[in-house]
Amino acid sequence: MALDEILITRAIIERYTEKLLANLDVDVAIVGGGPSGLTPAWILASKGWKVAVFERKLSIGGGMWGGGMMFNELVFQEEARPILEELGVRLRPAYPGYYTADAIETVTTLASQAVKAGATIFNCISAEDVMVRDDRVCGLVLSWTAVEIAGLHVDPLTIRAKCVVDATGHDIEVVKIFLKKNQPVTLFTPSGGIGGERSMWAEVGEKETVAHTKEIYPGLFVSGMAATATHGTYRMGPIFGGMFLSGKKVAELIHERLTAEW
Ligand code: 48F
Repeated sequence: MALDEILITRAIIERYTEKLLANLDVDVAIVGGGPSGLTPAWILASKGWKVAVFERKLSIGGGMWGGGMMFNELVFQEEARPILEELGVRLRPAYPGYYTADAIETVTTLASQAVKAGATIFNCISAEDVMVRDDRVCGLVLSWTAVEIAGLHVDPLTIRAKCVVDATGHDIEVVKIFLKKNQPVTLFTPSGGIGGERSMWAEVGEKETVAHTKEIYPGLFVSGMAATATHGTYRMGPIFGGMFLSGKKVAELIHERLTAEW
């Protein structure tokens, strides 16, 4: 069979356009393809909701690839074991209650499960703003990361979502832009604004991250490090169970919300 470059090009453009058009109006839009974004993508898609993940970088996985200081092993505590086992990630006991998993196996398995469950992951796309209607966050404003990096004066495009998740990690980019552009607004946090991330304390940080994973404004949820930093609690450093548990919790909250409202 002779290969035709134009057919190859046509196939890429047609399939990508199809995928993009199918995700202009979703149940859940997740910003960030780290552990706290991919975990809810997998769980919510498995429950039949339409989920799109937008990741700024070429690769999804966020902080998982590098483990701790580029030692690409991830540590999980006992509480997270059932999630990893359900995903099919192999855990090795390290110390009582502590397990390790290969970072590459964890990222690829989680991403694969999310996509096979029906979530669509868009890489190389950055969320630069949200849409707000009637005091509710209801969509995302998106652009190519390459446009952002080049500083080109190009207008973005938008998608509509019933629920938006800020899973952008330490920088809480969605919450920050929402606050900046929609004053006066009050978040469902102790200060009504962003608490800010505190120094490392794994024991407290892991528990509080999960506890403060929630809807912080109608339609806008935070998970993972974005929940830590929005509420204002301690960073946990290179232990990853809290990220998966936070992702699971945000999925449960959104599932309840979507089931009740739609
Ligand atoms: O940083 P990241 O992995 O956040 P997470 O899911 O997990 C945190 C851990 O990896 C680790 C830790 C706990 O053990 O401290 O750091 O909370 O993933 C966040 C992803 O969001 C992308 C970013 O490239 C990364 O892959 N991201 C950030 N801002 C945007 C974005 C944006 N505006 N649009 C799209 N993607």
